[in-house]
Amino acid sequence: MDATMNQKRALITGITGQDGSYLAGLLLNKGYDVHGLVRRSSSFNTGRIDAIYQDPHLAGVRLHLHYADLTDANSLSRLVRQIEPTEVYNLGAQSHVRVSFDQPIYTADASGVGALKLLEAVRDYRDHSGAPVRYYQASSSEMFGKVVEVPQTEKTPFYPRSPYGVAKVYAHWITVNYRESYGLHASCGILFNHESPRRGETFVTRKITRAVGRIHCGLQKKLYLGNLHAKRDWGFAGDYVEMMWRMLQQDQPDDYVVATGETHEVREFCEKAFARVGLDWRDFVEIDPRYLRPAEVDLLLGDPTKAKQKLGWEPTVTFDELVAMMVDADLELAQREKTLLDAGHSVTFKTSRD
Ligand code: NAP
Ligand code: G4F
Repeated sequence: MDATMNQKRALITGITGQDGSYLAGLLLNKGYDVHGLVRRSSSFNTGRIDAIYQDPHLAGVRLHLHYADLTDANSLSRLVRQIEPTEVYNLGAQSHVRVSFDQPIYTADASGVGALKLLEAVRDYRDHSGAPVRYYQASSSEMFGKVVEVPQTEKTPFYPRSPYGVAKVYAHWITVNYRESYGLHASCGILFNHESPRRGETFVTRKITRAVGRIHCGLQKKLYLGNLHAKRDWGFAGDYVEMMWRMLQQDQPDDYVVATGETHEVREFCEKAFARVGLDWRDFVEIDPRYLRPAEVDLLLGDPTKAKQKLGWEPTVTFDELVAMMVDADLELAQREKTLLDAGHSVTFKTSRD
């Protein structure tokens, strides 16, 4: 038998994003061949995976990038035929909740119907042993929206509060439907907010820690935010991608809530992040109504009991450790920016519009 036949091959959409970059690292460490879907951009969008992509033992050997787009069904089926993956992780999405109010149709297309297009591409596909491909759908706690119970479990009804949340509900149910209709090994991870130093700079945690670093180095004076009273169940992204992989290693596909079981206000994140560098957040944070949303999700708190029992879920990073990890990384980044500026180089920093 050809030695490559037993090789596990993963296709990751959203490989250039926070989770995609952690998942790619995890799967490469486990010996997988990793194929990532990249969408064409006029500027570089591979910053988070450059370190692994520039490794000569990986690039073109065990890590491969392909241009395609979740809105382009043909590109997805072509990729699946070409790569013959054993596992598909659908992490690609227009993932910003506030932006989804500005671009509801695009969000529905990429984050909702995009999942259907990918499921169609894998629906009849079987690997060399005749097994259906294993499929992971990045479902979201945003689907719980205006929560009908606290804490939220796999059985809590959805009540999405944004075009993004609605798109994710569609993607979630179409994944369940394909599992039930066609026997696909398809699982949904209902992941609560997870963060890291690789988090996009327009999400609130990273927006805060980026500002803390720059304010501490004298590169920024104020931080403008929206609703400080929203509560989120925040964990560490590195822990959460491990759960995606574990879901696909189960004999039976299923849906799981992944969360820490703790919730904290945005205000508390600010307080701890500024305190990490000896500053009082109240001296720097101001409210800008442009960051408020037409409809808000006030409280998210997940119950990860099922993931704990069936997947062995145990988060390794506490809330305080997460804040410290992100502030420390952004402090280092701001110090590098300051060194460049002091040496007369230009540094481009864009104040977050989201
Ligand atoms: P992220 O950093 O925003 O990454 C999103 C990824 O999707 C990027 O690689 C992006 O490419 C790609 N993408 C966007 N539109 C696309 C399109 N039309 N076709 C193909 N790719 C496209 O998001 P994340 O935080 O890693 O989250 C990963 C997934 O989990 C997303 O589906 C998100 O909705 C979901 N999720 C996230 C959380 C969380 O707290 N992080 C919680 C629950 C669920 P570019 O790099 O080119 O922009
Ligand atoms: O960091 P956020 O933008 O994350 P949000 O809306 O909870 O969505 C994230 O988590 C979801 C899982 O629940 C994912 F599915 C989704 O893809 C994304 O990763 O905002 C968190 C909270 C919100 O209540 C928001 O109103 O922070 C509040 N907030 C206050 N000021 C702000 C700001 N959010 C942003 N982005 N920017 C602000 O200035």
